[in-house]
Amino acid sequence: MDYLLYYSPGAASMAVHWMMIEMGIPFDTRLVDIDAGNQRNPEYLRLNPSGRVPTLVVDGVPRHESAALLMLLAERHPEAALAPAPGSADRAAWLEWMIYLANTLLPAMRDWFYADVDGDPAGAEAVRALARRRIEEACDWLDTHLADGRDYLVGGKLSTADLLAVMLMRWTRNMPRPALGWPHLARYIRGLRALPSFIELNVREGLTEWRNRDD
Ligand SMILES: N[C@@H](CCC(=O)N[C@@H](CS)C(=O)NCC(=O)O)C(=O)O
Repeated sequence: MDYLLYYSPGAASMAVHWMMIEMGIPFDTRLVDIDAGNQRNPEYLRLNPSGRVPTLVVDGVPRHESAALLMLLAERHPEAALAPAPGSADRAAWLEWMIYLANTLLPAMRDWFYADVDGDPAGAEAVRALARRRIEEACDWLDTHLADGRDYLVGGKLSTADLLAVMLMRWTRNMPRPALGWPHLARYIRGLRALPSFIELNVREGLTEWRNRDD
């Protein structure tokens, strides 16, 4: 199996990058500097017409959407056990978390960070206000779910839902209410940030913020 990840440090590519490190599989990476606008270069647009990261080239075919890539990798590498098997007791909860995070929280994040460029700047403040409410509701919901002291979202073990959730929680770090302000969520985040694969991910992406030793 052949993988080439187009990524930008700390962006939506981060969970996919993390998963491949966690699985210990071979893969190559290419940096896309989104601050310099390189996601709109014609060569990149040929791989990903939406001009967004991530793109994961899987056996020569470019694939998109971070949550879909996590689910695809889980299916292609069942031995890594980063998703409950189809038909197993925890499968429904895993599907719910993956879709909730990808379908409710991730678009709200996009609205928060891109309100001015995706829409009319004149309406951006209202878009951000709604996005903030949705993001904080998601933090409330995660915190409630984690209040029983569990370390992982699903089935008592690490899954792609945790990788996606922690990536999204990282994006709140400079928001008015960062995720670390919710007590159960903060414990969960610190537990996952201690994983060797997360530490390695930060080194490889050159990220220096939002690590356990920064707290
Ligand atoms: N739904 C997409 C969202 C991807 C996305 O919005 N990526 C951002 C970085 S986090 C991006 O490429 N931004 C550059 C741009 O939109 O110009 C996914 O989950 O893969």
